[in-house]
Amino acid sequence: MGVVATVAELDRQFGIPNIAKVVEGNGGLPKIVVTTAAASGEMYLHGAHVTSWKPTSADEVLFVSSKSRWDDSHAIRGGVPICFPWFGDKAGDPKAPAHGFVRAKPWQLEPTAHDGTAVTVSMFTESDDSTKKWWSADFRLVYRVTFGSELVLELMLTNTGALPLRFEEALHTYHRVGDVTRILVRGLDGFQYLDKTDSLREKTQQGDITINSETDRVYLNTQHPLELEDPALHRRTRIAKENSSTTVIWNPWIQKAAAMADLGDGEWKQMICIETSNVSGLAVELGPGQQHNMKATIQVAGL
Ligand code: TA6
Repeated sequence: MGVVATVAELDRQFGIPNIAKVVEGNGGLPKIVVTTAAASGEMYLHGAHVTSWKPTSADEVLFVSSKSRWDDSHAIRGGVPICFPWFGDKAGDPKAPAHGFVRAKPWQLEPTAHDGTAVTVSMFTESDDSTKKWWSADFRLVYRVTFGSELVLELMLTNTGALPLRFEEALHTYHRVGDVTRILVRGLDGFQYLDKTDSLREKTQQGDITINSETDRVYLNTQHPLELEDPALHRRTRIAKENSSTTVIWNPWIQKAAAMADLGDGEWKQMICIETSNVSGLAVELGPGQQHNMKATIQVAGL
């Protein structure tokens, strides 16, 4: 069945007339487009990748690179990539894909729900020959995204095997900002972090976070909400979370950005990644049959 037919078939099965529609997106990759009174949004089946959320009262909240690749072997640059079952490079396996394998994998849709204001899109992926190449565990990963006046991201892992498993996970959210050199991230004052730009040296955050050089940090033991203050866009974004013990903050700054083929010139200034996660020493152990749910809730308001 050709792509076109597949998209039509997916829309027949999972679309909701005038609310949620499966269409062909960039690179011919299927996506679901949500439009309600409360918000609009987009999500690709490729990597179960949210690429847009725009509450009716605000401008686009997520950053997507103008140079992103749109094919089934690369991750989309921007939006919300899902890192799983490892974060960054896989320990002891330099050939393994960075940030795991689900962000460049086709996911499958589950029924779409509409409660009159918000729309919940669900997708899943499971262990198969392609995953076993890199990771022996048996698993089912379900991702529920609710597009409404707030954006709710729920990543639910079930260990479907007979052995315990250990995994890392991150919702690698690219927030669109007016000027990254003027933003503040509030809520991590006094927390320990691992500095990936300084051989993972452990440091203590002093005050709010500002960005004035390459920043790549894993904040430890963080469970509470954070705030992103963006004076250029006159916007405050609140990120709350559940079952997540780490927060990654990333901006490549000038030099790293220039070396990234899939990031447009100067676009490093329009993004900041604030990642709800369980990584590094706070990876999660899961027994056979057990489930783990990580949740992030994003809200925006004027400054
Ligand atoms: O989340 C921060 C980080 O791990 C950085 O080290 C940087 O590599 C970034 O992710 C992007 O990774 P990617 O594999 O998408 O190029």
